[in-house]
Amino acid sequence: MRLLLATFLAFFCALTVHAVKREDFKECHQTSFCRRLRAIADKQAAKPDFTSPYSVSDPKRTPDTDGYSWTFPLHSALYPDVNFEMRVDLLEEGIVRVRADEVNSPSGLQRYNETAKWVFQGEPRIAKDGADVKNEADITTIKYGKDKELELDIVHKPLQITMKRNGKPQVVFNERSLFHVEHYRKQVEKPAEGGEDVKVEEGEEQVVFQNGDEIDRSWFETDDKDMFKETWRKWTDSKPKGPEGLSVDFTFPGVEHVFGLPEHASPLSLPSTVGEDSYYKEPYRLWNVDIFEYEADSPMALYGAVPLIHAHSKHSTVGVLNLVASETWVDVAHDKDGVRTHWVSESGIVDFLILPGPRPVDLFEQYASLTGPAALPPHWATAYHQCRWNYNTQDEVIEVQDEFDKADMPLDVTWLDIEYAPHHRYFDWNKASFPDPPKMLDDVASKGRKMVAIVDPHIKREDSFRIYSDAKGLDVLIKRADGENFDGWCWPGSSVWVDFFNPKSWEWWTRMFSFPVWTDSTPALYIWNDMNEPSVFDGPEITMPKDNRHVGGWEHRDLHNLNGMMFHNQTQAAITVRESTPKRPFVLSRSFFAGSQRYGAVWIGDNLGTWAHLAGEAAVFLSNSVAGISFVGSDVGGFFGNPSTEILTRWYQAGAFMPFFRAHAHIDTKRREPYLFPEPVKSQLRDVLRLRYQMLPLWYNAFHDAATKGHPVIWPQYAYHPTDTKGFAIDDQYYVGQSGLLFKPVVTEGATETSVYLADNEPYYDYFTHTVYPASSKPRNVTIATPIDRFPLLIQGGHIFPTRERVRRSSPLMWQDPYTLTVAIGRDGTAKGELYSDDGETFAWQEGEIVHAQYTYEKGVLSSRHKGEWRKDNAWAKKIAHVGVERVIILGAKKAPKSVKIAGEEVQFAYEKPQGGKAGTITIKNPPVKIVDEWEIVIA
Ligand code: NBV
Repeated sequence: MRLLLATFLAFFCALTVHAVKREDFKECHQTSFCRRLRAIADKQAAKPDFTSPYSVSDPKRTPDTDGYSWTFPLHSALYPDVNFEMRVDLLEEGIVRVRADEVNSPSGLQRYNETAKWVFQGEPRIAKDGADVKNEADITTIKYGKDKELELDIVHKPLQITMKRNGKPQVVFNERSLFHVEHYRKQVEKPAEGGEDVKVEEGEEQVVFQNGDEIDRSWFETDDKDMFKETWRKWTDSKPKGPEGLSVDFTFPGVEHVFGLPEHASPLSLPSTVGEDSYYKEPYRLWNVDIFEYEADSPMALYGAVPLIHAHSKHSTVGVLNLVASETWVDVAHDKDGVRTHWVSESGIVDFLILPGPRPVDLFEQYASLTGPAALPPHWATAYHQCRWNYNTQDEVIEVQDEFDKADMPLDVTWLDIEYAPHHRYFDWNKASFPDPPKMLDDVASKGRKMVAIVDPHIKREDSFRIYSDAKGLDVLIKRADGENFDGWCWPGSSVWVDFFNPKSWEWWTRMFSFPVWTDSTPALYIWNDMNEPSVFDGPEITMPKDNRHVGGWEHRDLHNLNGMMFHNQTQAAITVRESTPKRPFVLSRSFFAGSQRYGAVWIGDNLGTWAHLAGEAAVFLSNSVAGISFVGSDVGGFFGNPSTEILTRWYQAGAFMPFFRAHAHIDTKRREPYLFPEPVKSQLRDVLRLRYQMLPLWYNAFHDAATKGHPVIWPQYAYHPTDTKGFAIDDQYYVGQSGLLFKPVVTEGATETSVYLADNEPYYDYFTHTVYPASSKPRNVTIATPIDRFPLLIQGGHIFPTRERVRRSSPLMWQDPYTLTVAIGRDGTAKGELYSDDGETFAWQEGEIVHAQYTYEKGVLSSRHKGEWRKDNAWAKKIAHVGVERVIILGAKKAPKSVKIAGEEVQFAYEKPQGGKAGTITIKNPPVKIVDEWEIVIA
């Protein structure tokens, strides 16, 4: 019967047409602040010489700061009685921070001002020297940067801020006069408590003047009936603070491309959202939601948000981080002079940062200096993960292990979705199907493997459930507008949600994961946080009412986009301290915000197993990656639907080149573990899995760069080749770290060849065939044969990268296997690369327990040198002192060497001369060198 039902479901699922329910999510015109504030731009477009009513007067040094920080009284000609203040800080990295807020509001209300507190890793340091500051009556000018090449011009009236590099404007704030802060007000005009009148705009004179220019008040104020209370479908938002929206504009002169603003299923180079011919008709929306069956090409909101934008030209790059965690919509307009952006947000203070660049790599580092670099994941987390909703029993979990072994397929992590937990009471196990979880975990761990179980944020409202009764007792639940604990509908039925903004919840949440409390867990069990937007089935847009309350009285609207990150943060903190020697945590999160990279991996949610989704995903990974969220992947095979074996195979190939590599599938889909397929599919999938394992050393190099420098794990064309204009919009191929590997997934049905774009004057070598695509001073496309078991994987000349060719059933078992070094000789005859290694699981790497080799090939000498500061007698280096190099492959060797020597001793080698388009290759087998040592291989 069950089988019959499953077959029916699978069949039904295959027939179902998947489509997002657009009506479940708002468009801009359906949300009153967006309607009001977006309209300012329309009015400005009709009258471009419109003058901003905002101005500042002479600044003062910000009290209690001893660096470059100024506070400017800020006024709006429209509201002479309302006090605003603007603060400008010059930070040490050349980053400019601008904040603005309403001060001393007679309403006594305060706008949400804590976004930065959760986003920043530590308080940014204000620069103390190195700048020239000139304060004149109508303009404040700050020259800064290493050679004073940067300049910030703050024009006082009307307010406009321009950041210049070498005299050229990079970004202009308020260039279009769209800046507006909706001050607090009351709905009807009556004397405010405290005596002073509170202005109400209705019926007032509509026209005021600034600098002799007319300003039409109605541009900023509308008779919006929804300003103080808003109803959408069956939900009413009580809006106790009334309107408090923000509108800011940033113009990027002279650029054609802007990137960032994840998470959207849109091209990496963000297309226009306004204008007759615009690609999208709606702005990009940042409002974390659980979106069912999302579209493959859309500006609609997805699960995570990073309000960061990069504007890039071949001359320079500049970034803006707009720190607002409330609902935000961003319009992008390209014109001949550059790109204009308009951001409207529902609440919060103005708090934006200008990252100066000038190269994309500088932006990555500047952004990481604020929000922190990515966490270094446990090494095993970079290997292959097998998930499905659901593996239903303990036996099934063990069967999956055995089947992978029988099929000779490597596997590191097996996942459990929500059905392991009875009535979706996470932490509990359904003992009928999982009678002995520790035994199961030990069995899995005996093969060097791990498990991940889901712990969602909704908590079943049932007194017998400890998590519920504890949280209620501690009084750490999110509240409704009336102060009662909020309850909503989710998997367990009636549920509550912990307010992770409340520090009182932190120690308790950590304790829930400790082994004495969660007795049915072991160190082999890690965690998956899903549904943390949060997803509330009976809430507006499947999430929480905006007037819900968090600690400190903040409304949910103020901090919604931070919510998922707070949960992720607390879960990873809990996992870190379970053992006496802290281990690097692994927690996967669906929702994220700026800074989430510090807490672990994310995936891009419920994708569809279609070609369109597969094709669009590289752009999503890249967009997340340039905004710091680079431990990212998608459900391999697609969450919904039953992909053909061709799509599945192509998805595995794509997956092997996602930073996070996990197969997952909806409960209604047909089983599709890679071992289930007949030949030749099975072998094709096995080869792809093995390739990922072989390449783990070079992925780990990239993860180490992400953790230490803030670099993305995968690099889009514009960041890797910042002066190659033709490549800026390319988002369907990418580089893996600094390894030189260029990957392009095959995303069309029946593709027998695929074209790859090569930007630079280097030779590229086919990873599989060693075919060489010669260097050329012109960017070019090359066509690569891509039968089903092939895809473009090229090595850019000039690189050396490590692999491990012997694959075992899980990655920890490979810890002492020898390495292969591939040297891809560049156009100038040289190459370089590195190998980073550590214990893969603890924090000892931060104490110098590492091995880090720098490889250089020059004038026929391949040398290994220690990179950075580490000592050969550290515990890890000692542990792997015996690990050697089993093969060196040198690609691009034009002639046969006479000899290959190490420390004066000849070693064996083989030479294949260049022919049939293939590179000349020297192969040195088992050179007597260890990875911890410094050595030279001399090829004469
Ligand atoms: O927990 C069930 C699923 C999960 O498999 C998926 O990966 C998540 O994105 N979850 C969403 C909830 C239900 C989806 C229809």
